[in-house]
Amino acid sequence: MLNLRTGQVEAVVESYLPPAEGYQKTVLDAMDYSVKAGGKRLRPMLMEEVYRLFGGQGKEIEPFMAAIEMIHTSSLIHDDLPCMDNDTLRRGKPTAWVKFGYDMAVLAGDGLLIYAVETAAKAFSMTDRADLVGRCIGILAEKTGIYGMIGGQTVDVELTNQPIPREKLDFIYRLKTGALLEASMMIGAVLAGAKEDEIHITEQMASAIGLAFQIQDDILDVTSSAEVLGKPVLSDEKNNKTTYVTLEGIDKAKQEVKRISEEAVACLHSLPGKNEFLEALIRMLVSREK
Ligand code: GRG
Repeated sequence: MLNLRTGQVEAVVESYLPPAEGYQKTVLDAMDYSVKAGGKRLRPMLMEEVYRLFGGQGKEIEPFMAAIEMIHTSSLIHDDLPCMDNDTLRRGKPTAWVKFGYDMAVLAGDGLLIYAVETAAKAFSMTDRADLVGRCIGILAEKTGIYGMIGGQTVDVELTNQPIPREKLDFIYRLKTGALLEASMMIGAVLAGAKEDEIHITEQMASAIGLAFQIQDDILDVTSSAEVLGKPVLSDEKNNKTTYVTLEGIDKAKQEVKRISEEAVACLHSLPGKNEFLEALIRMLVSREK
């Protein structure tokens, strides 16, 4: 079921990629390569499912689905750079900097990041609710930026090689991983015309999913294999990073994933409408093996 949806979402995302031509073709090739390298497409999938949950039926969600995957991919490109995690494998393929060089990988990440905004702005001509599109572009920027993913990554990088107390680790995870999930699901809710209290519950639900998702990422880093994950394992140990697993141990980390994901499901149940796929997706996300 998930594979089928991944394929459908992928088709939407790829339809918004710029053609790889012109004098700047090299950077466009690197952008194209990184997006098309694969991935589970969870963020646009969650966005679309929340949009449907609140009764959204239009097409203006599609540029936002593409935009969030472009931003996510830009963060993976930069995360793999020698100055960050220094990883050589991502989504089962050589990382962008290995394939295109450090300089082009930096530019490809920058290129995707801002092309995402250009893409999201296409939604203005697809709806008569320009106010909602404008609000969603604001959410996209805020959750990506210094009060979102980039802020979380800053603290993460700065505290590498240092012990991190649980409360600060929560902050890092809620921002570096949770914020983009919050943007994904909030945009689905806002564009579909959800009420303010529903948007707030959606944000809380996404925040819980983000935290559980990142703890599961920590667990997989020590329990899985590069073949299954499509990226190196034991990356946190290599980079001397404090994670939930190093802080709490693997059993407690697993319990936390379960507990926090149940919080997310409880948020979903408190919203009007029924979306069995979304509930299954939340449960799958946190018990995932890749
Ligand atoms: C250039 C916008 C920009 C940001 C730079 C490097 C950085 C700031 C942020 C890194 C944020 C990051 C990589 C957090 C980890 C999030 C995470 C668990 C990613 C894995 O997501 P999956 O499993 O990956 O959904 P796929 O490959 O399936 O899409």
